[in-house]
Amino acid sequence: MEILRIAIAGSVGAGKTSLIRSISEIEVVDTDKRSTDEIALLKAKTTVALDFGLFTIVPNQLLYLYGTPGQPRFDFMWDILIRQVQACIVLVDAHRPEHFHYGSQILNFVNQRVQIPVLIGLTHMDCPNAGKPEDIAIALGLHNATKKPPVIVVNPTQKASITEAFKVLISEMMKPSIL
Ligand SMILES: Nc1nc2c(ncn2[C@@H]2O[C@H](COP(=O)(O)OP(=O)(O)OP(=O)(O)O)[C@@H](O)[C@H]2O)c(=O)[nH]1
Ligand SMILES: [Mg+2]
Repeated sequence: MEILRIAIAGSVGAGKTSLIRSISEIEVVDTDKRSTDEIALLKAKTTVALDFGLFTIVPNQLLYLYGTPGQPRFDFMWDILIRQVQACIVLVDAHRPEHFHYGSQILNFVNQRVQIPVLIGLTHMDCPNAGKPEDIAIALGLHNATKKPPVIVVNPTQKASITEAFKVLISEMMKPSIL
């Protein structure tokens, strides 16, 4: 049995828990708690520990999905996790430009620590005021990145959209790494 471990990162409300809940074949342990402080203005509940889910790509090949809390105060968990995974999906909420900077910080954080395939999933693209993918890519600092990760639209509430994202990520994982 091959197990591929994938981290799902992104700002508060980007859709990390939704993605794992939509796709997981096991019940996701509920670590969402009532939000306090400024997060309560954005959403009623927020993740305070790792979300974990599991998805079978083909028999004998499993994805283990680890969703990180979106609040910066839990960044220490992220530091431990990133060294244990084979790839990372960074979800960026397209209709909250104030969160784009956090997305670029995540990308820098990953690139400084590990050399793994990264996929950027733009969420909330169906919402009014969602930015254009090319503008968001610029805001994330990808225009002058040496190695640009794929940027795709993903709806974490829709299974078909998530499996499409997994296909792109797995094809990235299969590319020979250029050293
Ligand atoms: N319309 C729309 N709603 C979305 C999309 N992605 C996520 N949502 C909704 O956004 C809300 C927040 O999603 P969560 O999955 O809780 O976000 P999270 O990234 O886990 O947030 P934290 O745990 O607080 O960091 C939920 O109500 C989702 O249904 C999307 O692409 N489109
Ligand atoms: Mg969550």
